[in-house]
Amino acid sequence: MTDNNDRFALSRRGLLGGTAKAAAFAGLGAAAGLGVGALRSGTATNALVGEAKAAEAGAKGAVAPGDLDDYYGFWSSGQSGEIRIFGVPSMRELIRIPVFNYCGATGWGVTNESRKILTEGLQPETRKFLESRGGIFLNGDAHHPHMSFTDGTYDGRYIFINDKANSRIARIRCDIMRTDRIIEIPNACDMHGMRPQKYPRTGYIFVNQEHRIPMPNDGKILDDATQYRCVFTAVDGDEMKVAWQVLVDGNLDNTDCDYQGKYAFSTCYNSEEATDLAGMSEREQDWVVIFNIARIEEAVRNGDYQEMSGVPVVDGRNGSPYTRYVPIPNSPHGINTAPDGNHVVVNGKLSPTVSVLDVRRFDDLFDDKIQPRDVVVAEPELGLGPLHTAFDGNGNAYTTLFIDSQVVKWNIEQARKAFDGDQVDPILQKVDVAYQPGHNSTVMGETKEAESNWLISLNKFSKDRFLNTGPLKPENDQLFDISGDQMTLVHDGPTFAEPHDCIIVRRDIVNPVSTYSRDDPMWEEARQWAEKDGVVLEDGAPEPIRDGNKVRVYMFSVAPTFSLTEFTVKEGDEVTIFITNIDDIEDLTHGFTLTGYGIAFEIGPQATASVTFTADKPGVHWYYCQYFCHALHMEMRGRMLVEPRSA
Ligand code: RUQ
Ligand code: CUA
Repeated sequence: MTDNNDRFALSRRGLLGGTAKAAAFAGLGAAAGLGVGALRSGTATNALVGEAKAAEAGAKGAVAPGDLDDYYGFWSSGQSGEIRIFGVPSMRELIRIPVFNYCGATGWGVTNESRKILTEGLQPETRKFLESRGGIFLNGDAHHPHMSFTDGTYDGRYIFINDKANSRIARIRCDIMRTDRIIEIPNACDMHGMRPQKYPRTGYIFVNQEHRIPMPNDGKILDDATQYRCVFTAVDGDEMKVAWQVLVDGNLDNTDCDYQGKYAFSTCYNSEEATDLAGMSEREQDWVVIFNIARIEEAVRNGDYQEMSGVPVVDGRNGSPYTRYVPIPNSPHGINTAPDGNHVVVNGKLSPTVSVLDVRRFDDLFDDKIQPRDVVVAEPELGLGPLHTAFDGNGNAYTTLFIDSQVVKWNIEQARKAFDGDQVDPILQKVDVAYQPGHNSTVMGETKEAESNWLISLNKFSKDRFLNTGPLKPENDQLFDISGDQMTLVHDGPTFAEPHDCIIVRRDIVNPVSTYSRDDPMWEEARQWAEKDGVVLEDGAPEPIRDGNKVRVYMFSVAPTFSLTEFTVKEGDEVTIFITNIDDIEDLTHGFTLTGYGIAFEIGPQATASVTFTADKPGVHWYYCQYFCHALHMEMRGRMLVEPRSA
């Protein structure tokens, strides 16, 4: 940037800052009852200081029109099955990435390229089940988006996410922001907690089975709980293949791993191994299960496993050399490793405590020099319903309290001191959120490069915070400025069902391209078909290529035309249409909608996309481009004639 530009940017920001400040004050009026009321030092003067601070933060948080955010946010979407990209701190939703869902805007689930990704990694019985239903579609429940790591921090290669509903893991390429692999995990069900290995790199994706199922799950067992099993899975994130699994006691919930590349660990409730609610929460203590990665890899090398569905399954039940079970108060949920690389916070859920483990004691635990509970170095009581914890770069932790509807800021070192008997209160502040938070997230907070500026609380209920939208209301993601001593609310952001979790990533780490590369592997099959047919994808073919009742149509798009404005096929033909968008200008996406056939998809600049269908409706069918691409966009169309069989 030149000096001139700098000056311009500064003055522009200063100017707009004023407006934003006023807006933040206005917003704060509504929040005052919650945010300021919750400040512990409740004098009038202090409350005013709090307001002024929030306004400052609001000014900082506002991103003026045309200005770019400092951070990318990647949000999951629960039962919507996709990933959403947000700008942080503006909280503007930028775009969505289809994953475990059908997407009409991009044609995810329609194009051959996406259908291949949606089906190729499924287990044989699932494929059979889908075929019997005549489709490829399983909508997912996407919970935990996490980026790949190198040396303890995000590396911008991939985002991984789990599907709890259908036991799948997906990988998203960050260069094009598209899903490139989806696999179903065998020998397990209901994948829940998921984290990538932090060190030396990803590496493994660790993933938890939540619900116990009979193994084998062949329909012969329902009530014999002794035959129910639960496994922990390590997926090779480069190959997107299961590397190994570990059989455990109880059922697993959330997972994380260390910054040293030695251990992964999961919260584990239902140590009772019951199948009903009363039984599951009977005991006062459940566990954190610690997995010794080197020992498990060695077991796999030495053949100390049982092979199931082609996967080595190591027995890591309580008492095995591969795991340790640390007793933790009743039904822990989230588990989060602090950026200091040493502390792991286990969130109590049914217990008002969080338990802090020190990973530096894990070697001794595995060498049986200490007892499992000796790895617990603090256990502060924070409030009701602790679910997840985020961290800043200053040694502080932020824990969501679902039942109390609060976020509590506390200090890890102080909590250790209190545990050792010092008269210190580790709790620094509690702030009300609206309402009932699940996950929360700080900037780079699950990496060694945690920043101390923003905290997002993902609240399950918005109730009266927005215009009433009928019985189903949005959730509420609240943005807090945590750069000062006190957390201050700066923004309420409605979100559609149901973002469980999000990560916030520095923007210099994420560098997507604006046009596809022609040699992208995404359309490798189209390339092979074209080669067989003697066609160059970028040139298209002047007419359909017939091979029995299979017909292949090759065209290219260049604004505002398709290279074919008409083509003819016969009723009953299996038609494949390949379209290559030869425009190479940023933001010049075309679409292809075939009327009356339920076909619509996007073709990005320099991309090829294809679709296969049976031409079972005779007549003239228009196809048109549905992405606004040119002044003559409405004219970008053509006709498919389907001749009746009898003719
Ligand atoms: S879990 S609200 Cu699916 Cu992430 Cu804790
Ligand atoms: Cu091409 Cu609109």
